[in-house]
Amino acid sequence: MPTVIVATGNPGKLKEMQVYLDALGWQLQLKPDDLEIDETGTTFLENARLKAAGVAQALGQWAIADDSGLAVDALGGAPGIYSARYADSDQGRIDRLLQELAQGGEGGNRRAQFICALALANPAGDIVLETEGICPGEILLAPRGTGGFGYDPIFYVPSLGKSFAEMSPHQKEANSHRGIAFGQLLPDLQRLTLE
Ligand code: ITT
Repeated sequence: MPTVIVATGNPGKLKEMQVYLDALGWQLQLKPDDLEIDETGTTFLENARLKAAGVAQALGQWAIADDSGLAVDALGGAPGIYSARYADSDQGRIDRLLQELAQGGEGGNRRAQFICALALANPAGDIVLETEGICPGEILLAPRGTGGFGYDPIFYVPSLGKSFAEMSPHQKEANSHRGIAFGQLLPDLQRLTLE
């Protein structure tokens, strides 16, 4: 069975990616900690491609990467591709986002999107498959819920009446940007013969 490297250093992402990938029966292996790829792209897709291709090439194995983040309308799409670099802890990132949005007042525009780009690279580092999933929502005034990771406690999905952190893992899986992206990619992944 071919080994596929999951090219992430984020444990929250890894846990979610594994759930989707387990269905494929691949042998999954985590990227080594010390193998870091610079995210120099200007879009989520470019960064997902850079991470997948960089890890695949360095290890000579198949690799799949996820680049994701939160784009907030009232902040002109920030933090966007800089979501991980917005502060140095999940709490710090949430605090900063709430602070920046507080300037718009309680009646301000809270609309946002969570975006997830996925890319799969072959052992030569060529991108074989890619896609992007988008989940629309709103930024809450204060965190709600204890599940998930990252920005989950402040990202609210109106159609479900819950923040990502208030959803069961299964419910987040079915509705999130990552769930949407994997839903698009899985049929192609299933058809692929890895060599
Ligand atoms: P890798 O690049 O190693 O995969 P990273 O955490 O640096 O890990 P990104 O550059 O893609 O990943 O940054 C994504 C940021 O958005 C990061 O702060 C995540 O915690 C956050 N994020 C992504 N998906 C999320 C989700 O489903 N729920 C909450 N936060 C999420």
